[in-house]
Parts: sequence; structure tokens; C-alpha cells
Amino acid sequence: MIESELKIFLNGSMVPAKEARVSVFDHGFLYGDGIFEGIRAYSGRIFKLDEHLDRLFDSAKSILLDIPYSREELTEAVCRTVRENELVDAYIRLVISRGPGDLGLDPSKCSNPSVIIIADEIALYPPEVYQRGLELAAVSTRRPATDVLNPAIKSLNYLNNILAKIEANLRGLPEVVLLNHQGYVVEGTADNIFIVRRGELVTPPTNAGILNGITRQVVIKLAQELGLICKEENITLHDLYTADECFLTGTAAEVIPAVACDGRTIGHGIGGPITLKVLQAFRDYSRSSGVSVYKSGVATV
Ligand code: PXG
Repeated sequence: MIESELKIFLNGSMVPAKEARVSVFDHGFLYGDGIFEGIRAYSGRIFKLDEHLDRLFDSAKSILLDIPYSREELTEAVCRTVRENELVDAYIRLVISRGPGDLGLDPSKCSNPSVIIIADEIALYPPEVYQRGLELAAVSTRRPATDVLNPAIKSLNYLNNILAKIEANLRGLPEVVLLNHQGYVVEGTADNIFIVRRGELVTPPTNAGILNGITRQVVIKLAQELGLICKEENITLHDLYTADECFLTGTAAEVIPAVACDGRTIGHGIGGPITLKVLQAFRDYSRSSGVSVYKSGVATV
């Protein structure tokens, strides 16, 4: 949609995009102090809204941020934003920043968190990427350790990921993988990672320092339903290079094959059979569940 036509949820009101403004003293802007979620709607139904809200409230609790709305109010606000923009398939960005304060970093001086919901059409990877697969590289930017800045908090401070994205851009790659401080492969700039080894799925455990992706959680469940074993274990670069298959998961990308890393071809260099099975299962499931925006109540979940 053209930006000027969008209506934004801003602190309880629907505001035209041009007029949707927050203060330059907002600590979300000054310090990246805040949290967010990236959510999708398929055919007028919001996918895994409860799980996204769980993660949002957990992020808020961890940074001692009081969300000024109940879960029910936020659910309605997200639905309303999609509805008022007449969207059917949408990407939804829910942002809660610490709100305006003074120039010092003390969050206790900020008494009014800003709540912003943007819903727009979604920009997708072209379909051929899902057949051809992505080429990856491991970058020098490390994911912070859980005792430095826990990647489980989906905070507005994304500079770590952006530095990795800059490395991706410099290499002309759409996505890259980050290692943690122990040298294990943990995730992409905005995606989780899975490898397939001898028919089994392996993905890094949450305590390796990852964002516990909603797509990751759904894929683990769907894989089990497909009769696949899925282990949460540390992955080395050697494991990745020598894997039979690899794929990334994320709200925007869904399930996307990765076919090479650092010049090593992964498996046969195309989206493998297990990856394609998981992708299909994810597509079927995501398009048949979720919270309905255009009629009250919840469809299948
Ligand atoms: N790891 C990181 C670091 C992320 O930022 C994921 C994994 C996947 O999580 P979900 O819940 O989406 O399965 C993310 C996702 C986007 C976008 O446009 C996504 C994220 C951040 C910014 C943009 O897809 N986070």
C-alpha cells in the first residue's frame, strides 16, 4: 500500500501515516529502548497471535516495561489495524517503546510507553528462491551471549543484526549466519536455522543465544507430526557445511532452503526433500489457522 494511505494505531487512535509521529525524546529512538513483534496475517487471519503476544509480554517483563494494554486490548488493536487498512494478507509490526523521557538513559523517567501498530502488504522473497535456495556465509559479527544482551528479548536494539546485515550486503548475499561466542552457529539476521542430518532435524537450543522464533516453534511441532525427529543441539560450521539439507525459518521468509555456506555446497545444492516437506506443511498449517480479523471469534488454532 502507498505509505500515505496507511492508517497507523498510535496510542489508542488510528492515525494517517503522515501524522503518526513519536517524540524525539522517545527512548525507543534515543536508545533503542523498547520491544517489538513482526506478525503475519494470512487470508484475514492473524497467525499465532497468542504466541507473539506471549513473547511480547515476556520481552516487556524482562526489560521492566509496563505495557499499558491488556492482552485482550492488544489483540483487538492488532485486529483493528488490519481491518481498518482492509488488508487480507499482511505484515504487522507491533512496537512498544519506553516512551518520552529526558536525555539521560534512565527508563524510570519515562512514564508513557508508545504503542504503535503498523500493518501493510508484505514483501516476499520471489518464488524461485524457495526452489533454488539461498547462499549463506558466516559473518564476523557475533550474536551476544545470553548474559550480555539476551537475544531472547525481541528488543528495538537491532544493531547487532544490522551489523551482520551490512556484512551480508557487502558480500551481495540476502542472508548470513551468526555464531555465538562459543563459535556455534546460532541464527540468521532475522531467521532461525535448521539443518537436516541423516533424516533428522537439528536446530540450536534456546540457551545458545537465539530469538525463539514463532516459526521455529511451529516447525518443531509440525516436524514431530510428520514423524521426523527434531533435536535442539549446538551446531558447528562443520555440521552446517556437511549437512544433508539446511533451511531458515522466520515470519517473513516462512521456511526457506539454504543450499550453500562459505562456498561449501550443502547436500545436493537444491532445496532438499525434507525441507520441501516441512515448507509445505508450514504453508498448509499457516493458511488454515489463526485469529479472524473480519468476524469475531477465533478460527482453528
Ligand atoms: N531470529 C531473529 C534474530 C529474528 O529477528 C527470527 C529469528 C524469527 O522469528 P519469528 O518469530 O519471526 O519466526 C527473527 C524475526 C522480518 C523481520 O521482516 C523479522 C524479525 C525482525 C525484523 C524483521 O521478517 N525477527
